[in-house]
Formats: sequence, structure tokens, C-alpha cells
Amino acid sequence: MKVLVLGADGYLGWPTSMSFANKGHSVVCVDNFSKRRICENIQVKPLVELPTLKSRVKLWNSISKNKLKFYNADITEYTVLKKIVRNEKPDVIIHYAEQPSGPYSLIGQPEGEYTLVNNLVGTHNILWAMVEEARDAHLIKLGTAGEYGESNVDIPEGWLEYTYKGRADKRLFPRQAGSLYHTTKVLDTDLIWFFVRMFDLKVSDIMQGPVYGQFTAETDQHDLLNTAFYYDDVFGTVVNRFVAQAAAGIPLTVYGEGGQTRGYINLYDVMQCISLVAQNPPENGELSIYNQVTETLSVNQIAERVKYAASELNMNVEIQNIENPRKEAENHYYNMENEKLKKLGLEPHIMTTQMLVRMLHYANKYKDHINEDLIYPRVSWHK
Ligand code: USQ
Repeated sequence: MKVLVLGADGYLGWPTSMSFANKGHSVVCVDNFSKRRICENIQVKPLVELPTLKSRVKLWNSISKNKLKFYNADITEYTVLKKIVRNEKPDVIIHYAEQPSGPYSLIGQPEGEYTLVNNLVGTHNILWAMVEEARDAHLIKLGTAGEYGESNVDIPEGWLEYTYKGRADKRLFPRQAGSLYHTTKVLDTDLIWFFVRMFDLKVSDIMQGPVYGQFTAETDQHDLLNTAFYYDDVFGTVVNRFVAQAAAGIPLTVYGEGGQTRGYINLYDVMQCISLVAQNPPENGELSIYNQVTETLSVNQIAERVKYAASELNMNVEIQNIENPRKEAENHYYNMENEKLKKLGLEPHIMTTQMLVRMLHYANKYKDHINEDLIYPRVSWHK
């Protein structure tokens, strides 16, 4: 397949590009480095400095049979995106090119506006480029499990079949997000469903939980092929943050009571899932929604697991409940159905001690890079 990866410089985009290339597909990477610019502006750095995408592509191309091609392009510029789609004629478009942080989206008005414009205009442009240039391409769009919010009933995979006053219907399951960023994903889903209905596009929308981990089959081939490991309060996801905090000897920052429960997924399994989704496209006019999570855990459970794994390395880790900067339920029901990907063949790698120990080894190796000023939350939902 010809695969266009939008947002190829990111935490998921880079390993996804290598993973598809390794499977023999022809991969075209697109990025405009907006995340790198944001990180510079808010003075955030990943644990290990990230080589440029150009140098990573060059390295990959020197050791792999299947070469990557790369465009430095901003998908919010429609004519640029349309030209890439016309020239490359992709079979699959994987859309990761969004501002991915809840805290960033709530710093203030400019960051909120940027998140809305970047995410929604980008998605809208992709949908138009498909209508005009690639009607039969399969769009795999990265949504988020956070679109559903903390639902007090079980969460189905995208759709709700219901009856009301004796009549039956099927609609998108109600969404209620907990940050402005997560809200852009809800709006994306509405946009996508509109375009699928109107123009017979085929789209898979991925409701993915917080990702953790650092390694894939391809990153294991060379240190410089690693993906970014963020541990800061804006871009770091909770498991990666706790691992870095453990390495730095900082008490794990459980926000509030720590009963916040989410579906998590390891980076290895993201690679498996996206590949399975790509191999199983929906029909034209169909929106296929997946709940891409492998394990449901509370923040307290994650903290305990990291603490236990650290004890295997004779590291003494403390857990600290700090004031929650977010507005979110801290004790709630959470049950997200996630059978579709397993039926397609997903074999989950769950958050074992062994997995966390490997992450801890990595964080320990670079613990001198950890900047403590980036650990405690600086962005509050309580304005
Ligand atoms: N949390 C803590 N302590 C910390 C950091 C986070 O207790 O030091 C808590 C948060 O309050 C939240 C949970 O851990 O309840 C998860 O937070 P997170 O920062 O790992 O994840 P989140 O902000 O939800 O966003 C991340 C990614 C986002 C993706 C989303 C999937 O940044 O791109 O869409 O995970 S989901 O959470 O399912 O919406």
C-alpha cells in the first residue's frame, strides 16, 4: 500500500512510518514541525534530544530496504496538501497531525485558538483532499478515548443503538470531552461523519487512550531511531511521566484522589492496531470506530505499578497526591468496550513489571537530563 503519514515527526507518527515501511509498504511522511516549535516556545524538551526528521529518515533509508519519503508541509494549507495527495495517490492516509495536549489547549486564548484552527482546519482539508483527489483512499484518523468523557454507562465502540418513545435509531455515542483539545477531537468526529455521509468516504476513527512506552520493533534497531519521550506537564502522558519521576527521585504526581480511570495502550500495540485497521478498511460511505485501549487502570493503580517495578531495581519511589489542576471526576465508573481490534488479531502487551522495568532502565540512563521545573503542573483548568 502507499501510506501517507501526516504528523510523521511525532511520538506516534515516527514509529508508525517505520513500522509500515518495515512491513513493505511505500511510506510518505509529512510534517511541519509545529510540535517542535511549541516545545521551544514553552521550553519543553523530551528526555533525549530528538534528531531532526531529515536525519532520522536518512538513517532509516541507509539501513532499510523500504525507503521513506518526506515532505515538510503544513496540512492547514489546502493547496499544499491537495498537491501532495494528487501526486502521491495514497491508499491509506494516517492522520496524526494535530496538537495533542489537553494542558496546552488550556494555557490561554491563543493556545486554544491554535489548537482549534490547527486540528479542525487540518481535518477539514484532508477530507476535501480526499473528495477531490482520493475518494477511495482509507483515512485512519487518530481520535481519542477522551471524546467520550467519564461515561456512567458502558462505552460502546463509537455507536449507540437506542430506542426512544418506542422508535429505534443508531447514532454516534454521546461525546463529552474534558479539555479543549479533546473537544477538537469530538468536533473532528462530527466533521468526518458528515463527509462520510455526504461524499461516501471511507474512514476509521480511532478512540485511543493515553499511550505509554518508548519501544517498537523498529526503534530497537538503532538508538537514533527512538521516538520522543516527553515527561513534562504539557506533553508527557501519565505513565511516561511517572517513570521519569521515579528515575529522578521525585514523588509520583497523582492528581487529586487518583481514582481517574482510563483505558491505556502501549506503543507496541498502537503499531499493531494501526496496521490491523489499515488491513481492514470500511466500505465507502462507512465510518468504522475502534476503541483502541488494552487495559483499564486508575492513576493510583499506575502509580503503584511504577513503584513496584522500581522496587525491583532497588529504587525507592514515593507517591504524592497533589492538587488536581484539571476538572475531572476523581472516582467514577469506567467501562470501555474494546473487542473489535482483538477480533482482528490484536495481541495486547499489557503494563507488566517487565515492561515498566525496561522503561525505567531507559529513564535511569538519561536521568541527568530531567528538568524538575517541568514536573509539577503549570496549566490549570481552574481559571
Ligand atoms: N494525571 C495524573 N498525574 C500526572 C499526569 C496525569 O494524575 O502527573 C492524570 C490526569 O489527571 C488524567 C490521567 O492521568 O486523569 C491521564 O492524563 P494524561 O495526561 O496521561 O492523558 P490526557 O491528558 O488524557 O491526554 C493523553 C494524550 C492525548 C490523548 C489522550 C487519550 O496527551 O493526546 O488523546 O491521552 S485519553 O486520555 O483517553 O483521552
